[in-house]
Amino acid sequence: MKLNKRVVTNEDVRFYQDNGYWISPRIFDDDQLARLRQAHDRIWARDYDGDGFPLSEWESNGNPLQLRKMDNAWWVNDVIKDAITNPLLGQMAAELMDTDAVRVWYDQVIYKPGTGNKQNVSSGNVGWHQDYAYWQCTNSDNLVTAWIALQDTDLSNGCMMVVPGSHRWGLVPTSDSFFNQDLDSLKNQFARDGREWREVPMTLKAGQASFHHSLAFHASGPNLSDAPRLSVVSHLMPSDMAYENKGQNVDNIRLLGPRPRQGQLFANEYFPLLAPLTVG
Ligand SMILES: O=C(O)CCC(=O)C(=O)O
Repeated sequence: MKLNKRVVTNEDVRFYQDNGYWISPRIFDDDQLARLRQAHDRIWARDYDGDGFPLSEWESNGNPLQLRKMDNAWWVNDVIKDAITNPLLGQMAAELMDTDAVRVWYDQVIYKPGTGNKQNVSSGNVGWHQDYAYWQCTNSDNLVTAWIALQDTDLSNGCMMVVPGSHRWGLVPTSDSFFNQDLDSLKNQFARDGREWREVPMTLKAGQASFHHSLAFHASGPNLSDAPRLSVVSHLMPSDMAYENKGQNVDNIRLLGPRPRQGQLFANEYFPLLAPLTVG
């Protein structure tokens, strides 16, 4: 067995460094996708593997067109765990982050209902935001999100959009705006002070993943199709990521124990290490 060191070309890494995102080739095949879609069904039916509970559970507000999501679904579903720790996904993330080993920061399982062509329904929207706005407790912003599409995903069913180059803007105040569904007002708020705002849809075939930097602005609009838009998201970090007190109350700090220490590595069983990719 030998370690396959390059699954992402130098050109792809440069693209990621310049733009803050990258689209992978297909990673998950039809069988894996079928299992992941079944995992989604089980999660929303609260049919869990084991006796644990996820980090946060979706609470319905009675609106069937509302976005649903669960954080750390890998705690309660083995198929999700396999997907978010997939070695090829990890190798890609490692090369994009320029690190040797990768751990899971946390996952999200996201269900964006189809609105059946009702243009004015925004309850499935995800607002323009920067992930790092929610993660200000690490000693680096070198984290990457792998967003895995369980169906072909484009603007018609609410694919993610990204602003290329926005990861170079630093952390922009009030960018913790995932739950604000008014994309136009958020754009007006952030596209100023000389920031070049260009929106690029991250169109994916089923089984592909998009990767975005923790500071890249991204969002998603309505799913105008009849079918739900299903995804599994793996937020990934270099294995030497450590706690730094930035004055923020971030859920993951609790996973370090009752009294986290400055410099403590996020390196326990809550942050699984991705197995290195091997070939041959
Ligand atoms: O699924 C979406 O539309 C947004 C997901 C997101 O913000 C993320 O994966 O960081």
